[in-house]
Amino acid sequence: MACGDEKIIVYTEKNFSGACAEYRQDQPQLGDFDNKISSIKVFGSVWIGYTWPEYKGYGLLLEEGEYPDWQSFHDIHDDYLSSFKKMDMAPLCEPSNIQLFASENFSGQSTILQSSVSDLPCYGFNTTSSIKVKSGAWVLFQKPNFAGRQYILTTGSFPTKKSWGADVNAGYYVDGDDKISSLRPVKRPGNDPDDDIKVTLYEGVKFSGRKHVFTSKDDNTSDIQGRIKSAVVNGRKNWKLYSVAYPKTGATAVTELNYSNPRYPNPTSMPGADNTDGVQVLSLYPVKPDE
Ligand SMILES: [Ca+2]
Repeated sequence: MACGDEKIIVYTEKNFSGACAEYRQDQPQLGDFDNKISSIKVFGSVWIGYTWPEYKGYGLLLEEGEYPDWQSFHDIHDDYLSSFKKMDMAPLCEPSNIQLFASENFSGQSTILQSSVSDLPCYGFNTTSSIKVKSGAWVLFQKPNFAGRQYILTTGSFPTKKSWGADVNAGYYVDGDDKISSLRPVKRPGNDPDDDIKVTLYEGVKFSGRKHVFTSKDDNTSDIQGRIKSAVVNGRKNWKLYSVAYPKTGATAVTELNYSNPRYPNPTSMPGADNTDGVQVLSLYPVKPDE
């Protein structure tokens, strides 16, 4: 990522058409573009868009990439963008570490997370009432699977829901908006462009031990001797891992690693692969998420 290429381009119509404007600085007011932005391109940076001017209302994450239909991309449909500001890059480069607490003021049941969780209630954590972000930048979502109201937090202590912006007394809130049901680290710019399709498989948990990097399909991964116990996905493709070489069409994968949930610290974090001894991988294929 070249310095000086941190910008956002907004368009009044879907698919990058209509009137457009390019910004490199925070925009507390959008002038002619207020409530009119329908598609967006983000380069080399991460922004937070807000539904009200002066960085108020709902905050919505704008990571590096293209959003041809912004209003359909998220599910806060009742208002359009009215301001946005650029995120500080430093927290995006830190390791991700967050602690959730069931009760206010950092008490009650707690859990420490270093990678994304798509459904906190399924994970065994039903209520989040206070949070410590130990490092990194996180986006937390009201609904499972990274949907609904968003909260974007960097290093700090948040003793109550209101302290991270979940204010049920604010006019734009409805019941249940203040829940946290999924979360993930904010994507670092330059970390996963479409042309950087890659999966890194590790023979140890938590990204340790011998590692194997693949950038395309491999029908017979004869160099992987041990079992795979952790993995990281880069780029916008999922990876299917098979315990047979040359799998036939329709063969069942041991697990599919999803690019939207890029870090798998142990075997049990890999969907369907609950064997704590790890996954024997004899072939692997990158796939588009809907294949
Ligand atoms: Ca608005």
